[in-house]
Amino acid sequence: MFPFNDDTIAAISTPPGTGGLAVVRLSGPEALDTISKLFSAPEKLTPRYASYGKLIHPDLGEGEFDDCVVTFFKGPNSATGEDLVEISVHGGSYVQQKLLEVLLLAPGVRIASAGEFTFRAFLRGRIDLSRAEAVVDLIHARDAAAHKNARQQLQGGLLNLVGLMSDDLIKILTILEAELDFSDQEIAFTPTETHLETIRDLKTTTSALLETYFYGSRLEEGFRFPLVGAPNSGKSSLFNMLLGQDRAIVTAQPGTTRDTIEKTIIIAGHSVVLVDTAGLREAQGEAELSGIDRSKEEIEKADLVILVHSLDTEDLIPVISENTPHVIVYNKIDLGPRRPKNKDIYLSCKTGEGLTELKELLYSHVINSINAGVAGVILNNERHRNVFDRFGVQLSACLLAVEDGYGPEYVASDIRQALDILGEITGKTTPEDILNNIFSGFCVGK
Ligand SMILES: Nc1nc2c(ncn2[C@@H]2O[C@H](COP(=O)(O)OP(=O)(O)OP(=O)(O)O)[C@@H](O)[C@H]2O)c(=O)[nH]1
Ligand SMILES: [Mg+2]
Repeated sequence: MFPFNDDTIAAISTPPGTGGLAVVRLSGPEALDTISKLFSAPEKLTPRYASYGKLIHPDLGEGEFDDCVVTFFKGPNSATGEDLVEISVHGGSYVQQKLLEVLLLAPGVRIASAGEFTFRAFLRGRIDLSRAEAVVDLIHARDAAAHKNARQQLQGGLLNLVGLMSDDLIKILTILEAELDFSDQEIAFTPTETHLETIRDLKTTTSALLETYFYGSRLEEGFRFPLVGAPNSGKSSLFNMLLGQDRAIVTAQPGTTRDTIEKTIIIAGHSVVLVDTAGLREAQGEAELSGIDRSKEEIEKADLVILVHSLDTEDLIPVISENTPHVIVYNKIDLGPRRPKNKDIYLSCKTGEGLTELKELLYSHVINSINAGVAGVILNNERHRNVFDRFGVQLSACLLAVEDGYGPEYVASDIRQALDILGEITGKTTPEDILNNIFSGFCVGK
């Protein structure tokens, strides 16, 4: 875990040397004291007011280091929940590094570990774990759909849903425990079966949430559409056309593409990884054989295979099973009138005919894969999926305990365990090593 004590931590929260403005942040009990000794401005620092002034330090030549704007946030009303100072200076890497060096000379100040600002916010209850994870998702979002989902989670979508689910369990637990407290008195117990409906509803919600994970994982990684087919059928030509740039080598020689090449395009606001592959035939050498093996691996991983046939090539190897989602493209129709049946798209990479239809098909495949989520919540994180998996199993145990007529103390214990599992989403009950893992995945300054 972080070397957390009452240190004041410092870090640059913008990438060094990117120009414009850079923000250096200080968080902890010494934050205000530290900056006050280095900052000269006409007025005193007031919480939540930005003050313009100069950075000063005796070690720094003439003493004047840079103009800057300092904003002070008094804890607990700050992003970390502690006293926090944000220093905006010019964005040159020298200025930022020098400022950091000077700050680190001050007593009690040390450099922040990766994710430590967010970790402190978490420890002080400013942010729960699901929202901290959403910060990472937001930073990494590459497309509109991933961004929308990260925003939803950052605004507390998952946190609220988990809150409602926990409330339901707490209500049951309260009734069961009140009854257990009075068990030595002559009062009638509420039959445990009264709780069955709530537990079943929770199980239905959990199953629906787990179903969103397929789409959620695509938000993380993008959809994968490999172009597969016989050598020379025009896979690389089509790959380049869909990308809108000449990325893959195209030649009249069969077996040109040896290794897979991938590039991401955006379709309907979603990242789609297009993969150009080696043509499938009886390999004529070791390099080609491994290329072909990779093509087969791509078919396994595919969300949609774009199977390319063409008028002047023959498909030697039957490549995909009926169950693999695919679209069959028949290329080079400019070469002649032959148009065999059962192809989805008739295309010419030379004239561009059929390209719009193919794009429409790819678009509808993406659109049809969208999952609206449970109350807007889509699980996109393996950790969350794992927690809800275990939560679902525990709910089944609760149901079984009730159905088999176990006493309220047993049911209460099962429900308490379910609550503990659910608490891992927000960080209430998350084991320390997992917390450490999550926060150390952040970058320094976050
Ligand atoms: N006339 C015509 N030629 C095409 C068309 N599409 C591709 N070609 C030509 O077909 C040849 C093979 O194209 P590629 O895109 O390299 O084919 P490939 O499927 O990637 O081939 P490999 O990488 O060897 O498996 C090249 O000479 C292309 O110019 C088309 O629609 N019409
Ligand atoms: Mg090729």
